[in-house]
Amino acid sequence: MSRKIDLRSDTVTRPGPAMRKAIAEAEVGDDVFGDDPTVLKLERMLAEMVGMEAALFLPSGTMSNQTAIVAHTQPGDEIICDVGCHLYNFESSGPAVHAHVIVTAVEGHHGALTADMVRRRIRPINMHQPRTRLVCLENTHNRAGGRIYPVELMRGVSTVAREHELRLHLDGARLFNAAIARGIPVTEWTSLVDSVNICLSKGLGAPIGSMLAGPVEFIERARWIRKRMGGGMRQVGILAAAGIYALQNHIPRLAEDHANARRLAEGLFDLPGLDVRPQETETNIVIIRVKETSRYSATELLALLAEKSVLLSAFGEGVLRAVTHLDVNEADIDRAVEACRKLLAA
Ligand code: TLP
Repeated sequence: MSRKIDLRSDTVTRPGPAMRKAIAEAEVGDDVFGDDPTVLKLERMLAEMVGMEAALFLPSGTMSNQTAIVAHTQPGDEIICDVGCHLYNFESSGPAVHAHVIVTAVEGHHGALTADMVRRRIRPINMHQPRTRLVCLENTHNRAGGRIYPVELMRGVSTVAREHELRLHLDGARLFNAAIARGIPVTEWTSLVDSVNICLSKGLGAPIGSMLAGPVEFIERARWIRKRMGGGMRQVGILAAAGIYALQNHIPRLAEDHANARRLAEGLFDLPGLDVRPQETETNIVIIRVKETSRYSATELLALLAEKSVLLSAFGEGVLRAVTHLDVNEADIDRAVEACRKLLAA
């Protein structure tokens, strides 16, 4: 059988020889005692890159987002976010379970909330109501198909948050994708928020790990919460070394993933039965809507492509998702398009 073209997610990447060498040679200590030099280096490095005072290394993006929510809120508070965002839909009710907050989910514009959308939801200070405390944004937006949050829109939300003494958290799992696609530094966005989650294990290609960055006091609180959740890790410098390698070597190449995603979207664009929008493919995620008129349903297409070693993921009713990453190249994309063409155009 031919090599699998795994487009299920950018989480599937495997560490290559150079990253494995960095892992093997990592200097380690006990990070719960705060003396793993490689973790300390990664935390300093990432904090500097995103223009924040401090950063914390966590096992996953989910733990990073949920730790941030707990650190920013009190039980009973309200958070505002886009209705399709990851921390509301795909983190196993984390806000309810860990932070005991209620979530007001608002329909954003391609996943982005505007200042007005937020302002309208902020509650008066009144003992009958929850206290609106935190706004959570996502960039790039996964469900919206890797869409980039316009800086000016985020600036507007940030101003409203400041005016109402709300905190602002950014799920920047794929923030470097946004920066590379726009050709601007990540600080254009991070300077507008109080905290940011950055995933090392997605397009950046590390096997495990996410970073939470923010002010020193906030990160110290987050360190306690991480420990309480069981996320205090010991000789975790071996993973931090992979993160450092990823930050040093895998950021500019995200442009290749974006070009491959666009190539895929353009290749699928005119296939009968599919609704794919190349002009909306801004980064490394391609949303494939399977029309009612298609000869195969989304579920059937997923299975038939898998038989041909092309793996996509189901992404809601009649929708499939393809994500490009450092383990797929242009030739793989052309093979994936060809497999779809053979199935649908026959
Ligand atoms: N997203 C995964 C799935 O959970 C859907 C994927 O394959 O895209 N924020 C965003 C925007 C994410 O897309 C994800 C993972 C996370 C947070 C959580 O990261 P992990 O998987 O490390 O907990």
